[in-house]
Amino acid sequence: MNSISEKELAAIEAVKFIKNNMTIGLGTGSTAAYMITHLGERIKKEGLIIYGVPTSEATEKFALKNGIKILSLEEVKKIDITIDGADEFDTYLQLIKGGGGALLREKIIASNSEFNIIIADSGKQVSRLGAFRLPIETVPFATKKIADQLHQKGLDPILRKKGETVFSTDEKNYILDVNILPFYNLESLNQELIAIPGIVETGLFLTTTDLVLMGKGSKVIH
Ligand code: ABF
Repeated sequence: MNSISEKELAAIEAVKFIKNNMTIGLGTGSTAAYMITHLGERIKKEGLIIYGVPTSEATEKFALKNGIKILSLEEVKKIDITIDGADEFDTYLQLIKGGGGALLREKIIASNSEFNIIIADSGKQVSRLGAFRLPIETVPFATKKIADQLHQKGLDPILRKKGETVFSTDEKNYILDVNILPFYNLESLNQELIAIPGIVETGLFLTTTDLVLMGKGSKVIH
């Protein structure tokens, strides 16, 4: 019997929240891809009209294939629901995102959404954020200097690469992945990072999430 993965269970549960004519923020990553696939099936079966605002170029292509009408952020008055994945989440619904490199657009879309749902498998749940290194998006012009500053702060920055080449985001920025484990106050750490000129955004999503749907075994826990 083929058991459905925890990611797919969470994705199927999230699709239930979507109604005809809604505008949906479309997340990045494999869990969000399951959501888009199942949403595509509903669109086909029920003849729904669904508008999607993608968080990455890859997501846009995949959403088009699934019959979702793509709108750009400036074309929409508001996004009804955004459904996205995460790299880690804690009991306060605080997240680390950006493992896929789309954290800037993901945070922009989340901040323009009425309701934010995170879908994840149980392996993403942590008691304290930080086992996953925090992605920080930086302007290439300043990346080296920022890395030196973050090193001074004990954050142990690593420039993200794809093979031998430096990874660049959809906005053509770079990513420094840092270790935040000794830091307790995530809010003040985030403020401190955002205050550094050349840091565009961090993967700390501390206040954006309304609901986490976590696949666990054969169930989905809200
Ligand atoms: C996006 O997808 C990113 O914020 C996050 O890094 C990644 C999670 O990928 P997956 O769902 O494949 O684990 O949400």
